Amino acid sequence: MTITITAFERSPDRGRGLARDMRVRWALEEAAQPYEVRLVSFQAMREPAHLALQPFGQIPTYEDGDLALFESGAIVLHIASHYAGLLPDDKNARARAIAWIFAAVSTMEPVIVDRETARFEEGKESWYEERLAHVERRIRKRLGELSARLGDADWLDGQFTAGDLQMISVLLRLEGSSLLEEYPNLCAYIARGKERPAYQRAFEAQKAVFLAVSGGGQS
Ligand SMILES: N[C@@H](CCC(=O)N[C@@H](CS)C(=O)NCC(=O)O)C(=O)O
Repeated sequence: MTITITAFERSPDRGRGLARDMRVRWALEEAAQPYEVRLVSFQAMREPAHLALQPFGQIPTYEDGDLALFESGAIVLHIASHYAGLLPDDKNARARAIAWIFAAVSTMEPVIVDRETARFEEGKESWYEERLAHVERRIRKRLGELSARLGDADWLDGQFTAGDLQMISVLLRLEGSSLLEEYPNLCAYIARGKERPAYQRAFEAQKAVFLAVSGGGQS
């Protein structure tokens, strides 16, 4: 049975590795599981066939035999639970790694995504700069807390886990912003994640989709 995931036919991030199928690709690469990708247009994402898989009309989705899943956190957890390499054997360490997956998607990601939402949807409003200052204050608070917990360690809890994979994927959304530069240990943490061969394979695979639709990156 082949695992099939969905990804943007035309990713708004222009192949920068930010679309959330990247997390799923990365997890599958870490777990050494082959997979196929079904590319979906924005129109197809609103149609019943896709909504049956993803009720919010988004990517990624994950199909394996009679299992269909949505939500990148749940998909990464599923992959990590079924294949070796992404969760520790020790029961308590495993539970803590799962807690970091949740921390990434429910504590870190909302404040980080709020900054993007503000820029796209409210960027032209007269009060945008003031709102942005509040949004960035909330992000700094979370980054400071995460940075304090990580300290000088390589990973959040001993060995690399699916919790790091999900956390780094979320933090990558801030790459290029001055917010991350304030936390050198988080920058180094992200860089360690990106150095992993599995990350690089996933990144190249996702970027290849963008290059194919954009005529080799000329657009
Ligand atoms: N919480 C969901 C978020 C999924 C999500 O926001 N996907 C984006 C792409 S990265 C999307 O499909 N956006 C298009 C849309 O919402 O219309 C997850 O982690 O899977």
